[in-house]
Amino acid sequence: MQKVAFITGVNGQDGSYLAELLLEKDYEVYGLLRRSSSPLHSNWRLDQIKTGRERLHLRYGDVTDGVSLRQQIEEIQPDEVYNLAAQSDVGISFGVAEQTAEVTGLGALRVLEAIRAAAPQAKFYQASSSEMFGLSAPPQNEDTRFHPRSPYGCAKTYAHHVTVNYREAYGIFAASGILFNHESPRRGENFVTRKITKAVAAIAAGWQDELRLGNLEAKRDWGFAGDYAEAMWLMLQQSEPADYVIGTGEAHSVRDFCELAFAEVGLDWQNYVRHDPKLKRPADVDCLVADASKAYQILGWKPQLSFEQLVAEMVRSDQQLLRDYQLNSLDG
Ligand code: NAP
Ligand code: F7E
Repeated sequence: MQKVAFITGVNGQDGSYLAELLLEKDYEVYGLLRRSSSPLHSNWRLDQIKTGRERLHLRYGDVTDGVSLRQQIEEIQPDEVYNLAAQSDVGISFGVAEQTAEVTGLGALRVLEAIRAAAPQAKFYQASSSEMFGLSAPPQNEDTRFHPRSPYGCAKTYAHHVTVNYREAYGIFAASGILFNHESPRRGENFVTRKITKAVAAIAAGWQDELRLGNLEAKRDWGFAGDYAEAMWLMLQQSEPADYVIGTGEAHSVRDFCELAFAEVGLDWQNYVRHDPKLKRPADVDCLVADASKAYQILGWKPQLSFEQLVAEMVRSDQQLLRDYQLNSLDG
């Protein structure tokens, strides 16, 4: 029988890859969009989906609005609910701590409550984050102590705990995917990887002279977002709900990322990257490295794209976007 999924945050990076994956698997997919008054607020990521667009239904709503969530879930009666909506920028969360708690933390509670009230049989996926580990020494796995370092990390830690609580208290099939950093050509431009690859493309084309960055020493376990969407889906196909760490097990610094990205276009990063202390966070996370052995064993999941392939793909994509932009400007 055809399955029905409901995705909050559907027009974000992960939402677009997950929707694409589920449509390829013949799901009927409902996605929650929040309304924006800005015409610039487009669905550019979803526009890239080719297969099964007629089965993708976008609905307005908001994870700060429990009434809207309940109405949607009652009406749709989804088999699977993926809660990806979040204020997901760690740096920005220091400036909008309360809003981050509302959306990223309490948003999960509201989705769970809507499921409990209107579709208790639905399976729930919570987009948890390696940011919950924060200061805990790597490698991090499902048993590692949480020590978040930002309002974002704190909000995600609350959302994780409430997911586990609804599983234990109400028997909801609630899984928490503790995902380490994952990137792609669809990554938001505010995150460091995309900021770098976009700048590399612009510098190589002579449009930009330098790239200003904050903490170059931070190390992250960077994987490809498309691979991680598969892990989310696998978690909801199990017979029992559980928590899973998802990552590659490899760490690279922001400096390493710069070196590789600039080398892709034959440039030496040291000639272009400038350190800007204003971009440093009040508290940062030094090193995150996943021990994803549980997911490898139980889900049979493994990352497919290497770090080097990921960087190359993101640089190529940003170069192509720049060329398309130049062509369009000439046409216009
Ligand atoms: P993203 O690109 O920032 O997408 C977040 C989505 O949430 C966007 O579609 C955004 O909509 C939506 N959203 C924000 N506030 C909302 C609200 N009040 N109501 C409804 N929707 C709202 O993030 P992502 O990289 O795809 O990540 C997906 C999820 O995984 C997030 O929860 C993130 O925190 C978590 N996560 C990400 C990573 C990673 O490395 N990417 C790692 C671990 C966990 P707009 O387009 O309107 O802003
Ligand atoms: O920062 C440093 C920054 O913003 C990575 C989100 O998807 O992954 C992401 O959070 C590192 C940090 O990602 C700049 O200080 C230096 O140490 O790309 P980021 P993040 O904070 O790791 C986790 C798993 C999530 O859950 C989040 O939703 O890079 N850095 N210079 C910089 N970072 C940014 N953004 N901009 C800079 O100029």
